[in-house]
Amino acid sequence: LGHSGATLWFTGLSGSGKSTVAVALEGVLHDAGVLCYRLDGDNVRLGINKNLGFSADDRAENIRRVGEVSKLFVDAGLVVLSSFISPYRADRDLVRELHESAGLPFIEVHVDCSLDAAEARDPKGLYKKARAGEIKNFTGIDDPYEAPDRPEVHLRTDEQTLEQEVQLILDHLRTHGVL
Ligand code: GGZ
Repeated sequence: LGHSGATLWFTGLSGSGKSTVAVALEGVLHDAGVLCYRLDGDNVRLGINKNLGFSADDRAENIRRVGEVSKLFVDAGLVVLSSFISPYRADRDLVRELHESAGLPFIEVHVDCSLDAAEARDPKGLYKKARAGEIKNFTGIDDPYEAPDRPEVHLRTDEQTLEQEVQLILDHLRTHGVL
């Protein structure tokens, strides 16, 4: 079952479902024998990026480093699932360029969800804290999120099921020769 490496870049609000979709997709790919690796704030911001916060400059550096790491894994032939809010278009475009200039596939997945729905989920209580002013520069509350213009895949996690979302990504990977 030949496949080539690729970065799947999941972007969206906190609580939009980036990690949930990435974990579910990873399971399917793993069962199909595809070597994958998942990167997200939970593993990266505690390790290589533990010196970074949430200013625009720190988010840019977070995304730049994660983009470089993703590219290395893709170079090794893996399918990388990177889940970061990555709120700035310019930061995401830099990672895209990093891949495309090296001939490596970059697939932007917009994990779209209304702010209302994400805030209603509030799995970690962070929106509540941001509304109370206990967390500053929280994406969607007092910090921007620039939605992608032309993502390769556009999910609506407040309207679709997880199964539908995984299927949409798999369809894209199949029709574009990644799987
Ligand atoms: C946004 C924040 C913030 C602020 C802490 N703004 O839902 P979570 O908790 O698990 O995911 C969020 C995570 C965002 O890290 P990223 O590396 O994905 O961000 S970025 O791509 O913008 O660099 C959230 C938590 O960290 N968190 N403070 N101020 N999210």
